[in-house]
Amino acid sequence: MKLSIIIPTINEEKAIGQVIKEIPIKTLEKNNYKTEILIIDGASTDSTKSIAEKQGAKVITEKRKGYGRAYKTGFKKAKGDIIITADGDYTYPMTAIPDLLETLNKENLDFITTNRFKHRDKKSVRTLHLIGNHILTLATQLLYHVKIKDSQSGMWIFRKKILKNLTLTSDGMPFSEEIKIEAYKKGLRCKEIPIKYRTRIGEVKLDSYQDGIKNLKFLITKKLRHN
Ligand SMILES: Nc1nc2c(ncn2[C@@H]2O[C@H](COP(=O)(O)OP(=O)(O)OP(=O)(O)O)[C@@H](O)[C@H]2O)c(=O)[nH]1
Ligand SMILES: [Mg+2]
Repeated sequence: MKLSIIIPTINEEKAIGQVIKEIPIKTLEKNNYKTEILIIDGASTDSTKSIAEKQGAKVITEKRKGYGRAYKTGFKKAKGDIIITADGDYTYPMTAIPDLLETLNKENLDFITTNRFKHRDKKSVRTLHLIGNHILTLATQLLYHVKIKDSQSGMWIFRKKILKNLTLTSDGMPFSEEIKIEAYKKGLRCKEIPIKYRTRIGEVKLDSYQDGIKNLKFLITKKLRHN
């Protein structure tokens, strides 16, 4: 089986090397997975791209802004039967990938999303970000009846073939909740699994308040459009 690990980046030079190094390529090979690592870079001005290339990743530049935009470009380029996503800031545990794949296959799932809140480092999520996260997760549950505990997690493991069934409209941060809503609402076999979550390496780029409001607006607009 082929795996595509997709990581969007903007100026993540302090973390990206460690993120790629942590991917357990040898264990995956032993389990018969051939892995490609795609870095979808939003025109970083630091050494993110050269570090990633040196570590064996394929770097694709996507100058159009946005986290969702980067993923849409990455999904088009991915050759894997299974796609795995993560941030380029060393927050998500790449070591968990073999176990997550085992669950996907053993339980015959289509889409796994992860929950960062059960086993996270104390300082990994800033207070404002944490409050925003809970509000957005509650809005997702109330508006869409999707019973997940972490609507903003950026680590997903899914079969590429499901993408043709998903309507993914967001180019920004709301893409994260949109892909989960779409997977759950389209009746796919989905599961949320707790993972370890670490404190970010490198500068924070999110504006918790502004991005939170934009996400909430997105959830409401998508719901209204749907109705
Ligand atoms: N290509 C691309 N990557 C982006 C863009 N915005 C964010 N990223 C990357 O997407 C990932 C998620 O962004 P983060 O800034 O970590 O967002 P977050 O995880 O909600 O916030 P933190 O708690 O600060 O980590 C990171 O690897 C970013 O470098 C973008 O517009 N284009
Ligand atoms: Mg992050």
